[in-house]
Amino acid sequence: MAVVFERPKSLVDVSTHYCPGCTHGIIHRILCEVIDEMGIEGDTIGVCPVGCSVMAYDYFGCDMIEAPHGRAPAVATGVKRANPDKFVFTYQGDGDLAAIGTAETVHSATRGENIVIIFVNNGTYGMTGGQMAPTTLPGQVTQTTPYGRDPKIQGYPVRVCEMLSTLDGTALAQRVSVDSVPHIREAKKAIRKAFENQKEKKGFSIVEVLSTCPTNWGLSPTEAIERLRNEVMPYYPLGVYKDKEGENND
Ligand SMILES: Cc1ncc(C[n+]2csc(CCOP(=O)(O)OP(=O)(O)O)c2C)c(N)n1
Repeated sequence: MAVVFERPKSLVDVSTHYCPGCTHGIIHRILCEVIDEMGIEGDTIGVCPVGCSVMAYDYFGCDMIEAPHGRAPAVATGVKRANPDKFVFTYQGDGDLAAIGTAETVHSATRGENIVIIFVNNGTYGMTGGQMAPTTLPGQVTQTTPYGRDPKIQGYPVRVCEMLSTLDGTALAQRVSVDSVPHIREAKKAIRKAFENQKEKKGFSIVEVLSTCPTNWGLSPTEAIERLRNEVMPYYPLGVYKDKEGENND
């Protein structure tokens, strides 16, 4: 019988703790497919954040390190500089990467650190119960913006890829989504490109993945995908914001 579906070898065969409809599972899977296809599981070191993916070290078969909240790019910097032949990635949420960890994110990009950042943007602090994140949309109701985010009071959302694309150290800044099969394929290609960039020593590569949080958005998994497509993606356009082709930071 033909095998049409297999769990990637670098994705550990356990149940995850994620909520029904959460897109972390899809992102874990495509990341592991890339690791398998490049044959680099034994040479890859991931850095976990604080947030819903805090226990991703239980799911990825490669070596994993746990970073304090927001500090994953700083930890990854040290790991990569000490082990230049290893592939090093971080896996971070929007609270982790764009609030408490803004400095680490921006400055690892300015330094052109040769690391991969997988940035899972679900527009909320998922793990702690759905507070406003830097990427929460204007008008979005959260635990800490019960009348909807008001830019006059809480400021405007951060567009991370656009911001980082202005920095010379950034090799790749691409925003993708996991709302549909074609977009999931595109997301996987972007992750592959980020890892290839690291192999070619091109510097800092970030792939922002627009994702859902059905539990904290108060929606069913299907409604959450529709909101992602109809409200989130128009505010955060998909695309390649920076692609430093052909340059080598070595
Ligand atoms: C130093 C520190 N400050 C605050 C917290 C509480 N905390 C845990 S997870 C989290 C937010 C995570 O949100 P995000 O990065 O968006 O990830 P998600 O849970 O949505 O995947 C916060 C504020 C903490 N653990 N450590």
